[in-house]
Amino acid sequence: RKSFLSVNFTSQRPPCHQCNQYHFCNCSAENLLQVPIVPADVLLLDVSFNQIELIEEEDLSICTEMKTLKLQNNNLKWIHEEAFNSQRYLEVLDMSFNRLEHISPSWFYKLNSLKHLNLLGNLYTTIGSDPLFQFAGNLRTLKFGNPALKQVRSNVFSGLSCLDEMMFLGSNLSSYKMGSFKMPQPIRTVSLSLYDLFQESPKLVSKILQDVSHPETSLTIRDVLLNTNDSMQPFKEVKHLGITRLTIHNFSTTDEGVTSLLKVMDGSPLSYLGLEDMTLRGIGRWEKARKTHYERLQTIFIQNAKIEEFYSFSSLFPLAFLLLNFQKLSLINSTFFVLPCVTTFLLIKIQYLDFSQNLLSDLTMRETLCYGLGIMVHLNTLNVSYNSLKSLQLMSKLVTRLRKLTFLDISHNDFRRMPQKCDWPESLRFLNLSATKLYRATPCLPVSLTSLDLSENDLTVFHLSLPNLVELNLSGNRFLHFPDGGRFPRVNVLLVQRNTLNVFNKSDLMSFKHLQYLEAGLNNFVCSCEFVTFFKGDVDHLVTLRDGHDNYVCDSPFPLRGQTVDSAQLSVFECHMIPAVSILCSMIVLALVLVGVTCHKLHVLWYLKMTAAWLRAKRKPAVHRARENLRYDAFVSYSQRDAEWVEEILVPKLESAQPPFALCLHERDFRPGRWIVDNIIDSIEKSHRTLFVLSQHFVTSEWCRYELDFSHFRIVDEHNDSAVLILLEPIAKQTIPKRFCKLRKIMNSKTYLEWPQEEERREEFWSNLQAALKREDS
Ligand SMILES: *[C@@H]1O[C@H](CO)[C@@H](O)[C@H](O)[C@H]1NC(C)=O
Ligand SMILES: *[C@@H]1O[C@H](CO)[C@@H](O)[C@H](O)[C@H]1NC(C)=O
Ligand SMILES: *[C@@H]1O[C@H](CO)[C@@H](O)[C@H](O)[C@H]1NC(C)=O
Ligand SMILES: *[C@@H]1O[C@H](CO)[C@@H](O)[C@H](O)[C@H]1NC(C)=O
Ligand SMILES: *[C@@H]1O[C@H](CO)[C@@H](O)[C@H](O)[C@H]1NC(C)=O
Ligand SMILES: *[C@@H]1O[C@H](CO)[C@@H](O)[C@H](O)[C@H]1NC(C)=O
Ligand SMILES: CC(=O)N[C@H]1CO[C@H](CO)[C@@H](O)[C@@H]1O
Repeated sequence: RKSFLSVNFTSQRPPCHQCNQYHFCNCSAENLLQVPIVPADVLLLDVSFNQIELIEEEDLSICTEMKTLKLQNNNLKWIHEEAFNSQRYLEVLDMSFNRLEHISPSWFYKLNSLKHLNLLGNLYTTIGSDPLFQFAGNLRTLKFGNPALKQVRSNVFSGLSCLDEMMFLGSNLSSYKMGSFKMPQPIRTVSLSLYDLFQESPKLVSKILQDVSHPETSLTIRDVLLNTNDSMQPFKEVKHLGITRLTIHNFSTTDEGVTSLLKVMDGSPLSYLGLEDMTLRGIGRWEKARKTHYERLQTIFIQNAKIEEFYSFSSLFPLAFLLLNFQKLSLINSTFFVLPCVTTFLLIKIQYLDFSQNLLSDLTMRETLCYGLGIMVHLNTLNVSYNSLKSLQLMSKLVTRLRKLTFLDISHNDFRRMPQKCDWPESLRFLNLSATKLYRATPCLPVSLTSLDLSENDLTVFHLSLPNLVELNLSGNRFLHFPDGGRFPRVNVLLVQRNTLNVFNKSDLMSFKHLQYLEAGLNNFVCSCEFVTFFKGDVDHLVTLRDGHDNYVCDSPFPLRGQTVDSAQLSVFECHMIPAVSILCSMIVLALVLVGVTCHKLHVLWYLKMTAAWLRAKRKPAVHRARENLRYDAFVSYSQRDAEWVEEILVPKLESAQPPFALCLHERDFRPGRWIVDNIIDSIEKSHRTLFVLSQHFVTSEWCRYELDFSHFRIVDEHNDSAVLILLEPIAKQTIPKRFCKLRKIMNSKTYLEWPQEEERREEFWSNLQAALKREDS
């Protein structure tokens, strides 16, 4: 019965439809209630943000190659002890933010490859006593703990040897077994989120800090309220155990808190202090901490500081004693810390200054950089990006005496105009002017630069020479033409994506002597033949396209729009227009000539006219040859060679007969100026009979043949016996050419009159002929 149930259960599992060719199945946020069915070769399965409650033994058993499994943000309450047994290659397992009340060591028995495990945010209240990860000895990253966690027992980490990163959340912890988080090797990065524990049980916090602190550890304390003297006591451990890198993240403090922290840590070997997402309830009264010593402190990184009573905040000056050995100071997005010029005098050793995102105006910048007196003689890097500076000229004046200044980032300001002349220090090498609304580049840019970022501006041309430049970023401007490499003889990396370039070619690239990397995608490429051919063929030999071929997309011509240049297919005709047209024209001319010659040879024109006449005749309503229409008794068809006989013997004889016969002869009676065939048709129609004078000559004369054809057609057409044949000389049937099949037929089907050689038989011939030509009604 149990197996029946489980089979039934399995069959209800929905499949995951979102799998791709990289064996990556993402069925995140699909309202799933169970682990979906996925292909056995899946490498990455994401089923996060569903409502899965249980993982059965078989749910994942067929997926034996999986490397990443993401189960976070479900309702997982129960996982079968052997559910992960087939996951020998699993490296990343995320089970965070579920409802697991118990972490079972048996889940991890077979996970020998596991490197990253996240167990944060569940409902387990204790951890430890059973060694959890003794078979997952390769674990590098471990995140665990939750607001419900009460107890950390011993042995949590036993079996782990190379943990690099640990994140622990224990806001409600009431018992911590000393030594639980102690590792033989120091953990490189430790992040602790302990909320109110600093207030409520500083002793417990001290125990934890003792276990994780080590000079090589970078410690982050997050989500904490640090406002009383007592809550600062745990930091003593941090000092004693020699932590050098401390970050406090997402915290709130007071003037008293800051003072006692500085006092507690007095004399510590701290070299890096990070204060991120800080809220200060106070006005900067820190004088009591003035006598403390932080000789090793070199870097302060302050980001996103909020001062609630900023209007009465004095300034950072009281902290200036800290700054004596300072080399790096970052004050990012912490608007209300103004550094007055007097403070700057103390920053004598400073090398790195980051004042980005502070709404600094030209005026406050003047104060901060102490009117350009150049006091910070060692300053090497200055970042004042994301402020509200308006004058580039002023900026250059303020830094001109900083003789060591090499990196200057003034991106994301509001300069708009670039003056003709600026006063940069000679040491300047890297200048970032990205997103500063510039529309023109002028000789303000110093020739000493090796790296220039002018991306995201409104530039259209660049006519300056910068002989030392190695990296040039012109992305996101409005360049129509590829930059001229002759002006940048050393440029190695060039970025011109997202401009309005139509094409670039070999000579454009060759003009740069040292160009190695190019990013020029997402322009409005015109996929002409030259460009497509060049792009598919040459471009990879000249440079490395760092942004990948797929970003090079045709904008025109219309049929290719949206296709990558690589996939653009242009026909031979389009690509070799001139030769193709020439060849086509010559072929047409040749064909015409051939047709002409053929027509001439085969009398095609004649045939055509003939056919047309014929068709016309055929379309005519059956002629009613009323007597009055028949002007002639006979139309005589003969070859020119037999003209003598016809004209001298036949015609006189018949026309002088009683009554005389009216004969139609083409020589004599055809209307001049008309086409001969029309004449023939006309004559035949007006004649009662057609008289064919047959001879060898007649047979070989084409012209006669058509006369014959025509009359035959009439005969057949009208069932009328209108043809009369005279055989002037004997003709052997076989001498009649095959193509004269009509003549052969007529000769077969009709009796003909033979012209006798003997005188005495001629009378008989004439009377027969006259009888044949006689009209019935006369
Ligand atoms: C899966 O898709 C969701 C959006 O549906 C996305 O937020 C998540 O990052 C994706 N997972 C991975 C591992 O890329
Ligand atoms: C912390 O523990 C107290 C009592 O031990 C309990 O009432 C409270 O709900 C716990 N907080 C959380 C977030 O579990
Ligand atoms: C802070 O507390 C420590 C010991 O708890 C005490 O020695 C020191 O005087 C106190 N300092 C202040 C400013 O209250
Ligand atoms: C210039 O600044 C922008 C934004 O401030 C940044 O994204 C870019 O990487 C910087 N350029 C260089 C060359 O560092
Ligand atoms: C401009 O290009 C440089 C490389 O030359 C790069 O480091 C920088 O991030 C780019 N700027 C932006 C805004 O992407
Ligand atoms: C390359 O393009 C430039 C314009 O960008 C043009 O002036 C030049 O004549 C072209 N060279 C060749 C060989 O087509
Ligand atoms: C249609 C036509 O012309 N028919 C003629 C055929 O010939 C006889 C005499 O042989 C005539 O009477 C018809 O009119």
